[in-house]
Order: sequence, then structure tokens, then C-alpha cells
Amino acid sequence: MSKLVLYYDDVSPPVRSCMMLIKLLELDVEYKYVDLFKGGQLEKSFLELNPNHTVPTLVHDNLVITDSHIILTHLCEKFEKDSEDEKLWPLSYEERIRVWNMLFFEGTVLFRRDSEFLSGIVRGGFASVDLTLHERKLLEAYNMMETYLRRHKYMAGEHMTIADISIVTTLSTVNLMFPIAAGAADRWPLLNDWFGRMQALPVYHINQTGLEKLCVVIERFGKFKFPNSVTAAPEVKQQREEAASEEANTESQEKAAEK
Ligand SMILES: N[C@@H](CCC(=O)N[C@@H](CS)C(=O)NCC(=O)O)C(=O)O
Repeated sequence: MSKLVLYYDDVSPPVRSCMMLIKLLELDVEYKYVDLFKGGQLEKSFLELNPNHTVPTLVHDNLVITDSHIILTHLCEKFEKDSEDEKLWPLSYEERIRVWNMLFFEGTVLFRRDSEFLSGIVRGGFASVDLTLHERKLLEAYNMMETYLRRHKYMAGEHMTIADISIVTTLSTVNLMFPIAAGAADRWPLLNDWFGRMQALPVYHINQTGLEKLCVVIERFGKFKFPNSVTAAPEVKQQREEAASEEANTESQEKAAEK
């Protein structure tokens, strides 16, 4: 009997993609939490598994897979039912290449640009980042996706594939800062429409929960509020309040120490 273990922190967009797919495929997976904001990924035992210290990391029997795009492909390849008509990982060569193309777009363009932006905020606070530069790069990525969607209804074809699942988690993250719908549904109409369809998926709540957590942590590290800050679920709201009171305590302790 094969065993699946996913090392995860659902603040991470690529982790959220894998979690959404796992739910869609109804897989039995053991989840192991790696707290990214407490450096869990740098612990010796995890580094031995994934020297690149990133989540998601999937262990499937003797295989260790350290990239979400490969995890998505692998899980479909192994577990997607043959009877499915509109396969998340299609059967034909041409369709597969289109999916791969978009998975690489996600990894090398969209996620990379998003990650450069957010890691800048975490490292130096919101005030330290070159907002104009990041906005230009991320809105350019919106333009690219709008162009892809002129070719077909979903990112890689006429039905949903793992490329859409991969892209939506990062896109929803970028959308916290640069709202796709901001007064301009006519700027990216196809992207807006596609995003709406993805948000309507029954598994989308998995992305939403992690996104809310990420929003809380980044706002806390960056000392700012996202323009499109997400409405938090009660448990996330509580976390947010605890973070705010912790921050207030630290600030008053710092002030007291200065005196
Ligand atoms: N291309 C990788 C990116 C994975 C990645 O960068 N994950 C981030 C979280 S979003 C991470 O684990 N960062 C921790 C670190 O680099 O130490 C994928 O799609 O799996």
C-alpha cells in the first residue's frame, strides 16, 4: 500500500495548490506541518529530506518530490481516474505540453515575481520595497494571463487542469496587493472571469484559509495593510488579534526600554 506524506505550511501558494488537488482526487495523505515563519524548513531532519528547504515536499514511498508542479503532475499521473473526461492532467501530448508550459509560467514568472515582492516585505518591511517596480512586474504578469485566456477558457485549454490550480493560489496572493478587479474589470476581463470560476470551486476554501493566514503574517511583518486584505475566518481573526496585541506589547516594551 503506497503512503503519501505532504510537508506543508498553507501560507504557501504552491502548498495550497497541492492541498486543493489532494482534495479533488480524494487522496489519503498524512500532513506534516513545517512552520515557515519559525524556520521549520531549516531544521536538520527537513534539510536532509529537502536540501532546498521549501514546502511543499511530498514523500511517496521511495520518492521525494520538492516542487509543487511536479507534485501536481505526479499525483494526477498516479491517482487521477482513467474514466475522467476532462482530465486535470490530460492524456494527449499537445494538451500536456500546454499544461506544462503554464506550470512553468507559474513557477518561473508569476510565483517568482510574487515571491520577490513578499520576501522583500518580510525582510525589510513594506516601506522598504520598490512598489512601482513590483507593480509593473506583477501587472505585466496579469497581462500575460489575459493573453493566454484569449486562446482558451482555462489557462491551458478548454477545461480546468492542474495549471489552473497552480496559478490560482499565487494569483489570489498577488490580488491582495494588486486587485485584479480594481475599478477595471475591462482591463483584465478574461482573468476576472476565470478567477471568479476558480473561486466558485468547492475546494477553493482550502486556498482561502491559507491565504487569510498569509495575509495576517505578511501584514504583521510588513507593518501595513493590503488594499485587498481578505475577510478572515473567525480562527484567523483571533490569530490576527493575538498578533496585534503581541505587537503592541513588544512596542510598549521597546518604548519602556528606550526610556
Ligand atoms: N517552485 C517551488 C517553490 C517552493 C517555495 O519557494 N516555497 C516557499 C514557500 S511559498 C518556501 O518553502 N520557502 C522557504 C525557504 O525558501 O526557506 C514550488 O512550486 O514548489
